[in-house]
Amino acid sequence: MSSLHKSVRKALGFSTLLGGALLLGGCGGGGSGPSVPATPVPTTAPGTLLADEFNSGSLDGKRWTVLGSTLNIQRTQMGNTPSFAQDSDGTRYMRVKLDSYLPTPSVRDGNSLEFLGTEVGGTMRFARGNGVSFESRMRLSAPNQAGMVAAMFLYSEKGIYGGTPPLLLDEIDHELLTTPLNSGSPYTWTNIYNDFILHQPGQGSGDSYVNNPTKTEGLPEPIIATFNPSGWNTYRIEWKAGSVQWFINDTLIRTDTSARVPDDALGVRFNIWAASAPPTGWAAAFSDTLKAATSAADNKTYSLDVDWIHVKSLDGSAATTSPLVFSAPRTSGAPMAGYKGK
Ligand SMILES: [Ca+2]
Repeated sequence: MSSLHKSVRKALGFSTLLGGALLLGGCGGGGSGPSVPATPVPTTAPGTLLADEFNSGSLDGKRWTVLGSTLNIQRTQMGNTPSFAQDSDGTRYMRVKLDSYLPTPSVRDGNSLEFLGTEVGGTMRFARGNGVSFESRMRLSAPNQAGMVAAMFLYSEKGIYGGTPPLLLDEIDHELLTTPLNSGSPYTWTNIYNDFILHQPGQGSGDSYVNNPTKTEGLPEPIIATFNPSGWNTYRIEWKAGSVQWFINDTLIRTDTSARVPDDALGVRFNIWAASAPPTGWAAAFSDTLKAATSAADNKTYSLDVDWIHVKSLDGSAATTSPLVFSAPRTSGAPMAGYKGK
């Protein structure tokens, strides 16, 4: 699933870890990829709802927030903060980081957490209206290292954790799984969810990731000719009434026209994390070659680099936005047992 939630996602909580020492300069570390325009964000395009090139060296706290240490996903404690960097060609971008050294493993899940990941979320949600496009230019710093999941995804939740109505989520994901990217038949991953019930008190085990085809479907997407994960690629989700389409470098890779199409206002997020092994983890994404560091000196940092994000109304009409709302903190998440993907 997703980014969030095929997972032991603990409490949701927001920190305000923005700002701080954000350094520009340094080297990007990406490889040469397809030639995707570096600065095509048409901020004045009709219908633009959100445009950010991440060029300023810090995160705009009015538009973004960083999720804190009350959130974890599989092997990964969240709460890391993004940094900012610049390539020799002048491209400036946000680095959404996964550190292999977790300074405080003993405080979480009986030491099952080993990595320090990052999740950055937009502060506003966008109503679907006549359709909304979410597009971002991204790359992986180390796609040759298996075991990681990195994503741009759209997310919203409603209801009450353990209450009535229960907590439900809507979500659409463009995900990069470095394990299958290094396989003989490489693929990226897409997910869709509508009114999916997370595991919570009063809901048994919640909705299943494998047995609720009316609510969710995750699919591998064989990589397209122009895709090179170490170079820049554009990822787009077009969300309309009755359909969701996923694109990479303007090539359509999936269309879903089912009842799974979300209908709640969605916000955009970026994250990177390390997957756990089955049975509670995600077999397709896990790799035991991704090693946690046992000292700060041995830390390795991997990143999802984000050059820009552009969200726009597809028909140019005004769209409704609303603040992102988070439920009360949760203390248990969705079990992954049985999750096999497709
Ligand atoms: Ca940029």
